[in-house]
Formats: sequence, structure tokens, C-alpha cells
Amino acid sequence: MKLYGFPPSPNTWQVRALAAHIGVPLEFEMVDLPKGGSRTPAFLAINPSGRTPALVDGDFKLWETLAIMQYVAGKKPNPLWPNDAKSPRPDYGLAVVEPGALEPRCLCAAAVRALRKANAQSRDAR
Ligand SMILES: N[C@@H](CCC(=O)N[C@@H](CS)C(=O)NCC(=O)O)C(=O)O
Repeated sequence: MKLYGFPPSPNTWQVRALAAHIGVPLEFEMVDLPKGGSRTPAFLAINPSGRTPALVDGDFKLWETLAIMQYVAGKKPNPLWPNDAKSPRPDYGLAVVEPGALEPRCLCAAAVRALRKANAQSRDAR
């Protein structure tokens, strides 16, 4: 199971933190957002929305942080995210900490856009 992500992004580290916490092995592949890594044909074939994180498990592809977290959590019984919808979820709030609560999501997207523009401008200047 491989996670494609951008390490500084809270969306990415949320998934990595959950996987590490519950002991689900996750291969990691860096997608260099400022350099346009999420807009390559190879990455768009995984996630047509061009956003990270994205997960590939065999033939199965998944994107959206919370959907990925739920999928990863479903790989191994764990108290953080029980599969039984009726079971008490004492740590559910922790499991679904919304990235927006940790960082202004639009700030992340804006930073990526600004870095991408700066990279393009410095390429054009050469
Ligand atoms: N709703 C998505 C948002 C993902 C997202 O916005 N990821 C940012 C990184 S913080 C991204 O890949 N941005 C690339 C871009 O906007 O081009 C999720 O929860 O996974």
C-alpha cells in the first residue's frame, strides 16, 4: 500500500500519523507539489483532482484524506477507529482531526500555487 503525498502537508501527515500509530505499514512516495508533481499524467491517473494525499493499494486508488484514513484504519483492528459503527469511539475526534483545524487549508493551496508560480517564473527567466 503506497501513499503519495507532500510531507509538509497536514493532509499527508495525518494519514502517516494514523498508519504509524496503529501499525499499518505504508510505503511513501513524495509528490513535489511546488514543482508540479501533482499535475503529471502519472499522478493524475491516480488522482484526477491533482491533490495529495492519494493512496494506491493494488488496483485500488483512493483520494481525500478522511477517506484514506478510514481505509487505512480498516486494515487492522484498532481502538482509534473501530470498524463497528455502533461501537463507542472515545478517540474518534482525534482520528478525524480536521486538517482545517490544524492549518488553514486554503493557505496550503495558496502556498503551493505561489511556489509553483515562482518556479515557473524562474524557469522562464532562464
Ligand atoms: N480535500 C482534500 C484536500 C487535499 C489538498 O488540498 N491537498 C493539497 C496539499 S495541502 C494539495 O495537494 N494541493 C495541490 C494543489 O492545490 O495543486 C483532502 O482532504 O485530501
